[in-house]
Amino acid sequence: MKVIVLLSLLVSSVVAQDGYAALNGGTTGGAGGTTTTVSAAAAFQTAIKSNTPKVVFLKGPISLSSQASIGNNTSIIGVGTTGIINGGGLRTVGTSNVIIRNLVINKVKGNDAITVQKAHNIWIDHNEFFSDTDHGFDFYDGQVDLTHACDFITVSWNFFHDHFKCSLIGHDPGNSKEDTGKFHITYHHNHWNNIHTRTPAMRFAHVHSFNNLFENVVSQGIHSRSFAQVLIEGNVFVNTTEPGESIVFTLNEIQRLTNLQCLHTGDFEPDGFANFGAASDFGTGRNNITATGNFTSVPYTYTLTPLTSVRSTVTSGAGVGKI
Ligand SMILES: *[C@@H]1O[C@H](CO)[C@@H](O)[C@H](O)[C@H]1NC(C)=O
Ligand SMILES: *[C@@H]1O[C@H](CO)[C@@H](O)[C@H](O)[C@H]1NC(C)=O
Ligand SMILES: *[C@@H]1O[C@H](CO)[C@@H](O)[C@H](O)[C@H]1NC(C)=O
Ligand SMILES: *[C@@H]1O[C@H](CO)[C@@H](O)[C@H](O)[C@H]1NC(C)=O
Ligand SMILES: CC(=O)N[C@H]1CO[C@H](CO)[C@@H](O)[C@@H]1O
Repeated sequence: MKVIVLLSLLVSSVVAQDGYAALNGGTTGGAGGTTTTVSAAAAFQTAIKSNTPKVVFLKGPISLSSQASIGNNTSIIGVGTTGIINGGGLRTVGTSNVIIRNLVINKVKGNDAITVQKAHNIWIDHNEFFSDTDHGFDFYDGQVDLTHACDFITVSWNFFHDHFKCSLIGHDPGNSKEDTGKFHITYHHNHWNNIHTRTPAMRFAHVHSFNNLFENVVSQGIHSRSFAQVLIEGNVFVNTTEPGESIVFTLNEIQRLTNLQCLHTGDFEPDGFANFGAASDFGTGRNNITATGNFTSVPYTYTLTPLTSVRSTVTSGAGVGKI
């Protein structure tokens, strides 16, 4: 009897986490700790910052003027569709075991919507991120930026929309010493719409990208550079608005420089690798792959949504109010 009870507790505490966040001991956030519901900015900032296990429910909206820091062993979960954070955003640095679910984080100026650094076992699931594209490329920063050797992260079922530069893995091609061998990250069932770049852009990483829906990606989509390896499976691209641009992209600008061709905005660093598993639908988008890699399987089990169902499954399942 005891065994059965224990097993069912274990199952319920790890429910739904998958991908890389499920490895390396798993990602349970604040499961088993205290539970609080907050609805004011100051109470929210206090509730999320300790390192003791805790589940913090946000009944917003709240407005933040700077990023709020999340401690170890923390789950932050929006209540219904009220988990709205205007401005500010979240950061978790030097931590592990953090779950961020069912929040709407929007229009963060001067910082990312979520910054993760030197952290491992992080699960970012069923959130919505948006700003606008009325200003320039750098008016807002990233939506989910994962830098400084973070590892074992899953980004699933999020709705990213109306933004220039969505998600960056690895901030600097000169940071190989810290980053090489880290950045094992899964992106699945995310919905991206009206995005200019970085779905994601990665350096040094091993990224498994499956069953994501990309609508109206205006410029570069999945960008693999500085020796990164991406495994692409069962993704759907719809209405890529500049069909001549690159949807999956591994190119750097070094070749062009050495070929004495004109300087061109871009990143002067080594190429990445792209690997293709189960078929994707690239629509009118065109890929530009300079190097096929050797990252052809992942060390966890997962179930692919059939390609013909990806658009409807992701449209109805991604974002807030769905968990
Ligand atoms: C938070 O987690 C990190 C990574 O596991 C650990 O190094 C750090 O000591 C933890 N902080 C506290 C205060 O326990
Ligand atoms: C497709 O892209 C065009 C050009 O940007 C845009 O005007 C149109 O709204 C898009 N269609 C859909 C269904 O998103
Ligand atoms: C790849 O991109 C480069 C730079 O934009 C371009 O010169 C080249 O023609 C592209 N190749 C393909 C096959 O699209
Ligand atoms: C995979 O390819 C990378 C880049 O060429 C290489 O550094 C690495 O050793 C390869 N790994 C295996 C297991 O062959
Ligand atoms: C209860 C729980 O999950 N505790 C964990 C808190 O985080 C540390 C690492 O920072 C883990 O070692 C604990 O197991």
